[in-house]
Amino acid sequence: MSNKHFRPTLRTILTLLLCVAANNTVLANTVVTVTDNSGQKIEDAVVYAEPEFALPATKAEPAVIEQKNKQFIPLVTVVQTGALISFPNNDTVKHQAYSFSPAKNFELKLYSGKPTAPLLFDKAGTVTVGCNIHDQMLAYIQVVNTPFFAKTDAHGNATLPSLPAGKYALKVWHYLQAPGSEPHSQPLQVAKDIPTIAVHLNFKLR
Ligand SMILES: [Cu+2]
Repeated sequence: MSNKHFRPTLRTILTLLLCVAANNTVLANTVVTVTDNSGQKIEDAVVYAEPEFALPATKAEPAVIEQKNKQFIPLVTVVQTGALISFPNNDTVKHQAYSFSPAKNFELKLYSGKPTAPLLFDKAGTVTVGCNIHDQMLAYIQVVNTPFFAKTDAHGNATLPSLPAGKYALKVWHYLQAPGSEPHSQPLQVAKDIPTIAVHLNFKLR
């Protein structure tokens, strides 16, 4: 096991502690734990591994962001580029979901019981979704160029799908990081003799 400290990037103020535990399978789930500098577990961080090698094409899984009790559920969604996301309105009131984000600019008039066609998210980046009628409604979509992604749970843990051996950029993004700032990024090497990798990120939000 080795600990290594990384400098925060100029655009973020994240600090990072990487801890890799070695084992023996080619394909292993990778558990990434995200905490802030006070040791607090960070929920709803998006963790993803971008391979630095060619992957066979994978089909992006669709996602659903519902409107319920004048909220978007879930608050944070992560999808692979090319994913379709549907936005069902399960309230009796009307919603107008929209985004001005460069990765996806859209406006949907959502009526209860009248489903709209899913939207295609084909550009990587952060999409902030609001409602024209209810200002408090917010959702975040992180569109990523990789099938290897996960969100942290209430314990700050994200379990990535099995990672083939090779080099990756391991990225972490959180909706409370400085607006417009890049996701935290650091190299991750998955070797053939490493079955499980535990990566602990120590991460300070503004
Ligand atoms: Cu609304």
